[in-house]
Amino acid sequence: MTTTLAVVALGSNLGDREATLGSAVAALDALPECRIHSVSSWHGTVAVTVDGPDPAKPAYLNGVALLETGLDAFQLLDGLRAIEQLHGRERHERWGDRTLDLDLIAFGELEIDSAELQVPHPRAHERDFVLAPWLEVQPDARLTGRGDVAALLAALPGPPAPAAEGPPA
Ligand code: PH2
Ligand code: MG
Ligand code: MG
Repeated sequence: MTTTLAVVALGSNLGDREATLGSAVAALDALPECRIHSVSSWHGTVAVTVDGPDPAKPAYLNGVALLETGLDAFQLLDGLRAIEQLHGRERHERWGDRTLDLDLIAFGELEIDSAELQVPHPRAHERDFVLAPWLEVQPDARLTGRGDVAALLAALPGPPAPAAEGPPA
């Protein structure tokens, strides 16, 4: 079987975030022709909204999974959507709060620009909450069309802002 290494970003800022992300990783591994290769740690991050970072919104846990898959990119996208649904994902406002978000960041070196699916993910290169966990599992990662993930992360303005956990001291 020909397999492709897919990079999947996970995010949650509603409910029991850690339980949801753990369950999503198990569900990714259980998709047909899919096997989890590695999973990053969970990074606490400030919610980014269409108006910029908003510390008043529930904070996210973000991570990245590398998935070996025999599916094609569209089949995998269907699988990601189904897993989001199983975890109570509701779609209201753009970049609104969510129990689970699964984004296909890269699919090998494939480039797709269709209405349904864009890979590489068109905003991945500017998101520290994607690049930092990705680097953790793949230190030499490259984003097709953009270059070295380490260099992309270093070029982002400001240090990554970890979300405060719990009430201020
Ligand atoms: N996802 C978004 C919008 N904003 N902010 C953080 N910190 N983490 C996310 O995963 C995230 C976000 C839309 O997909
Ligand atoms: Mg997303
Ligand atoms: Mg998404």
